[in-house]
Amino acid sequence: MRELYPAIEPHASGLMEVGDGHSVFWEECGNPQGKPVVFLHGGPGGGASARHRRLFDPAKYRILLLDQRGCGRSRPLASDPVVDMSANTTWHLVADLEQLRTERGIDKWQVFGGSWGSTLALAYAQKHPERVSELVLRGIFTLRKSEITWFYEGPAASIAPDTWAGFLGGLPEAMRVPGQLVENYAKLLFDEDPAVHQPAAVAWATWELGNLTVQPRPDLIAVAQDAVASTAFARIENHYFRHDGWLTPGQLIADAPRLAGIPTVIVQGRYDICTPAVTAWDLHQALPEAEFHIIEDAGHAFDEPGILDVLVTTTDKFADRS
Ligand code: STX
Repeated sequence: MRELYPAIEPHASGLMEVGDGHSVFWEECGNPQGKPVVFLHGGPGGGASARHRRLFDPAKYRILLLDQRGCGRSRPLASDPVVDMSANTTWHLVADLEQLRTERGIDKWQVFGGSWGSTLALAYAQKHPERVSELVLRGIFTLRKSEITWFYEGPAASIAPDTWAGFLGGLPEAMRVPGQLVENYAKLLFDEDPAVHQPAAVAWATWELGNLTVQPRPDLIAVAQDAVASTAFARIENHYFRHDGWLTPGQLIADAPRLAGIPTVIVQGRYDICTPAVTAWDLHQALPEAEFHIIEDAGHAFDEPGILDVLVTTTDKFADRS
């Protein structure tokens, strides 16, 4: 089984002004003359981490990572008491990627995205297919209503009733209305008072990070207890989900044929509770030439052992494509 490459540090980083008062943090690691790849993190609102640098051979790849608007090392944070989300949408993030690509002098890059990162990768690649050399997609999420309903409005409780109780517990009893949970969470998450928005954000993030792996991962549950990071994460996710990601129904599956000719690998865990395999399957039906991997004993997270194995094998395989 392949594992992550050894830890590395960036050789360049910066805050890129993208307009609307937002600055987006980016960093570059690996070989400055190597094959360009951009890593797209999940959530939205999750931020990039030092472990994500290690999915790519640093001798062969020029590795770009960024924290999407409002989270991680980008500014302002969506966790600030008063926040304006109006310039934080899928299409703002797509434009930020184009700005980063051109500012860094990159003509074409590999686009690697897991979970929400796969959503953003599909949106970006369908808008700018000529800029994408390969696509590596893991834990496929396309932000259809059915996908949001599954995980945030009740159905997934059939698999995880214990942790679901914690998600419902983040809302006062009168707001635990099936079909209106995301909407009702918004009222708490966007309250200016940290005593209101922080417990709601921790409950939201604990539900999500508690359902990413087959085996329990106390380290992920611990991350969700960081009230400030979870506020940014939950606010951004909630904002994107209430707006259907500014996508038309089924858009990212319907427009998959625009990706024809881009070598694409889809990696999906069988026991992914957060983004169930049906979405990866639907994408594969729309993109039959893509390489399709179901990992039988894995959940959602990129570092589930079988998933990591295929991801690193894939980036190695693509490293020598010119
Ligand atoms: N959200 C799935 C997703 O992109 C629907 C995601 N869930 N948790 C994460 O990402 C982090 C691991 C980045 C927190």
